[in-house]
Amino acid sequence: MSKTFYLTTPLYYVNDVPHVGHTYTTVIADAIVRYRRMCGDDVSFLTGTDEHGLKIERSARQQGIEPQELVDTYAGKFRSTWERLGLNFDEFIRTTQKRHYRAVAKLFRAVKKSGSVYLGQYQGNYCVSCEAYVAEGRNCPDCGRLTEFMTEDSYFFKLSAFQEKLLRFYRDNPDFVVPRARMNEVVRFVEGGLQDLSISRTSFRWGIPVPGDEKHIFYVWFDALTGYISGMGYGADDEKFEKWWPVDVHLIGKDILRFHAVYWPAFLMAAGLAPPKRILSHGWWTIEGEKMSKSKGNFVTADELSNVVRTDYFRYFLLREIPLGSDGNFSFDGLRTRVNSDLVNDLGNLAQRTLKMIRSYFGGVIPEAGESDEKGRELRKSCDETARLYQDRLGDLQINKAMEAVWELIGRVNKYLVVNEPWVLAKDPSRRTQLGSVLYHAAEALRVIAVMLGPIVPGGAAAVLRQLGIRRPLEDHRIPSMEWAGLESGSSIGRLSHIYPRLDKKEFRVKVKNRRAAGAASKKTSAAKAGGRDDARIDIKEFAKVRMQVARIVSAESIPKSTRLLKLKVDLGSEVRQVVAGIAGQYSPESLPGRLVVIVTNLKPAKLMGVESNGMIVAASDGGKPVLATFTEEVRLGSVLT
Ligand code: ME8
Repeated sequence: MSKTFYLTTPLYYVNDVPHVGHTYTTVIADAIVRYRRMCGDDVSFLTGTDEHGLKIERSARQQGIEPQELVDTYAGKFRSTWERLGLNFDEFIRTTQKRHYRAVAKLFRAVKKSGSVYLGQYQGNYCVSCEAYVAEGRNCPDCGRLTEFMTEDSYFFKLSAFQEKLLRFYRDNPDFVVPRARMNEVVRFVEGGLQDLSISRTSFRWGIPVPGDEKHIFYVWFDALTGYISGMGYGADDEKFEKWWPVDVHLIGKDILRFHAVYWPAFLMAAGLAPPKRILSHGWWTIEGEKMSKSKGNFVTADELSNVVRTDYFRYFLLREIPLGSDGNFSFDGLRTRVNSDLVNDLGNLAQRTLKMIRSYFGGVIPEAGESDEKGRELRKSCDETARLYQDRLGDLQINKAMEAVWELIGRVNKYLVVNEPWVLAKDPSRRTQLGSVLYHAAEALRVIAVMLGPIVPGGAAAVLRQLGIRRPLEDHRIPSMEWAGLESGSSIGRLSHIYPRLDKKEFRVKVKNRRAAGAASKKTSAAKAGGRDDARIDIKEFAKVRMQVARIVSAESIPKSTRLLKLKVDLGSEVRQVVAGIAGQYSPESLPGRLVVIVTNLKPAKLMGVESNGMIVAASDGGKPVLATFTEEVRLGSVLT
């Protein structure tokens, strides 16, 4: 019976389209999974989307749509992007699916039954963007944004009771987290003591209600992590769950290690379920040397990437450029250079010249292998050793090291041809057997290389096999049983063509520029379609409908139970009005009286947290943070903005 192998990517947030970081994780997952399939394992690859939480709820409200509509759109984008890029997942779990709701409720009940849950009160600074409370300070240590102070009833998970159990588990499984340095980080964190963990919220509605106490919504991490089991039958199909759990590898970025290596195993232990076998934590890409961000304009989407180069090219670059676990810098120039040197020159040329010589000297028929001479035996030995090394390294999840080994072999085969000079042998009819043997050895090594590259660059690997005349599809080749002399003498090679076209520096730069500009334009159009502001032009009459007037803030006070809202009295010259503004995170009530502000005065009155608001204060949204509009010159109160 074949071995099962279950691997997951994180469930991506649906607040934006997939970008190069998400693509990196999913490409690594796809490569590992393809490798396991080519080892004959029974594989399941789960990816999906994390769709609940305050951030989604707010983002939907800002766009004037229901959260469900927003998450449907983005989850669809993730799914279709991975499909288009040939990233072959087996399961796509969405945290808004019914099967997921059932699983979360079941896990909670199991955890509660074990006595690991109690009702308490949570207070702290919460980062809306990262969906996490912040241990210290006003700013989020991860994204740097200003946090919001929150107090709420909350169910707590007794994480503190799991310190010893977790440490024992790490001791018994020293390779639980790869790379080792990150395992050490986790151990140090747990040794430092664990605080109980708030796992429910009452401050937002967009999420899964806690069974039996529905005003509580599950904290997004308790919800999202459960996706790894809800997608595999937990709570619905015991046989399926038994088959796949525990997961072989959770593949994640280093940013979410603690959730996976500490909280998740503890939840599972409490519920009487096995913890994951391994967590592979990879590094982060910066773009052109900087953290990727929309405001910096260095945000590279998966669509842009795949519009600019073929899938093999960016797969190769992402997998080869940095060792798993390290950070790296993404640049289109770096991608072009790597592709040209490794795929086009090293691999492409080896395939091209070997196959061309077989076509020219042997009419396209694979020659006899003959007796291997010293150099031939060495090459054969190199192939066997590389195949072993490659399997050891991939088994150990070191993709980039496995690729290095293959490229060393490519170098050796190229050298083998240079040293044996088949083009010289071809001139001497008495050395035809030797010529045939040299070309057989090179072509056979090429076959072994192509099979090993199958999980990494499947497009090119399949093309090499086809051109060698091998009809068996790439996926049907079995890496562990790959033996020398798999290539059949006397068989015909296929039709030859370039495996990989070169990326011309100038042309490529223009293409990148144009594609990125096209991407930016289409983003604007869709923003406009979605009711966004960027390109949705209005005429002056429409603008004139909005009445904005100058006012001075007379007083400001907090609104009980709200961390975001302030009640303001503003003087418009002819009247004093009350408005409610969502600026408490950025402005203290004491700092506001006396300020000149802009008020939209012809809005219908509305109630916010039970307090009437008769107008709206105008502020810029700087990355979600409100900044009040004001005047630097004297201006009469009540003046209308035109
Ligand atoms: O964290 N470089 O979702 P997310 C490399 N929903 N990888 C990157 C990256 C970068 N610059 N940016 C993102 C979440 N990633 C949660 C997960 S799991 C139950 C819940 C990758 O959409 C990396 O794998 O923010 C990271 O862990 C993941 O995207 C975060 O995706």
